[in-house]
Amino acid sequence: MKKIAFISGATAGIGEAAAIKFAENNFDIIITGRRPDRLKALSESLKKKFKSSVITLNFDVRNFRVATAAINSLPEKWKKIDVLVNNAGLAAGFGTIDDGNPEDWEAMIDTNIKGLLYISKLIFPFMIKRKKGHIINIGSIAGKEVYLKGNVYCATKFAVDALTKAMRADLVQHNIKVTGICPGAAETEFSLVRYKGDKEKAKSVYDGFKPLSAGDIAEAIWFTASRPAHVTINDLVIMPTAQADTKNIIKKSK
Ligand code: NDP
Ligand code: 8X3
Repeated sequence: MKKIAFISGATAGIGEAAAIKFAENNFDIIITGRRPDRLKALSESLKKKFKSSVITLNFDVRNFRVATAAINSLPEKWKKIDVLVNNAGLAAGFGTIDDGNPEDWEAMIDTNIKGLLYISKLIFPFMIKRKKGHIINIGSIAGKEVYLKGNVYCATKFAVDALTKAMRADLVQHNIKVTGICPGAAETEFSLVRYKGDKEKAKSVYDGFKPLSAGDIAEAIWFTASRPAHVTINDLVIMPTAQADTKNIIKKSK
């Protein structure tokens, strides 16, 4: 059996690109997400292009009960997960905190923090048993600095940053590596989700500069996953060249 990567949120963007990258590098893949049609299409393409074995798990990471049933349903040999990429996440809404919608706050907190914890909690025992593993948490530049109107999304990514450090401290005794990958602006479905399907608004986020692509982040994820056994990359912050930080993006007008 080949090595196994478990990638949450692989139906789009960074998760999908990471699944392709690991398959390209001879891994078998477990992919998750809420859209079954997308999972099926990606699974078929990974099998065809890379001869990978693939398992799809269709569930919402916010629900610990269904996450438990899905992950525990994996055949024993598939529980030997070498790399977990905690990627599923979202921003919902963009506005000052006083105008915030509690439903959006809950979606972000439940997905980005609690979902990441649930998946990790279910996979820790598999890695601890084997005395090895690598957990790669997708944080954000938004987890390093807050920006205007980013409030709760930033708070969830600060939490991811804290959990990455905490997992590293608690799991080092089990020989488990923990890496944080923190991208700046990457053009995926992220802004479409943040702006609730408004394509014009979503597109305008990336006007006038070259954003990162999902593939750029997948390259970085793979770099950290392919270091020798004695090397851990703790933290990577990756920005488009036009973006210095959350407040400074150089945009050229058309
Ligand atoms: P996309 O919207 O393109 O992809 C998000 C993925 O997360 C989808 O596969 C989606 O699957 C999954 N997901 C979201 N909510 C849930 C849920 N409740 N249960 C299961 N899966 C879920 O965005 P990105 O690829 O850009 O985002 C991936 C990660 O990268 C996120 O954690 C995001 O915060 C982070 N990030 C993104 C940046 C960017 O600029 N794009 C920059 C920094 C970090 P489905 O809808 O099928 O459930
Ligand atoms: C996504 C990057 O800067 O839009 O995490 O919040 S940002």
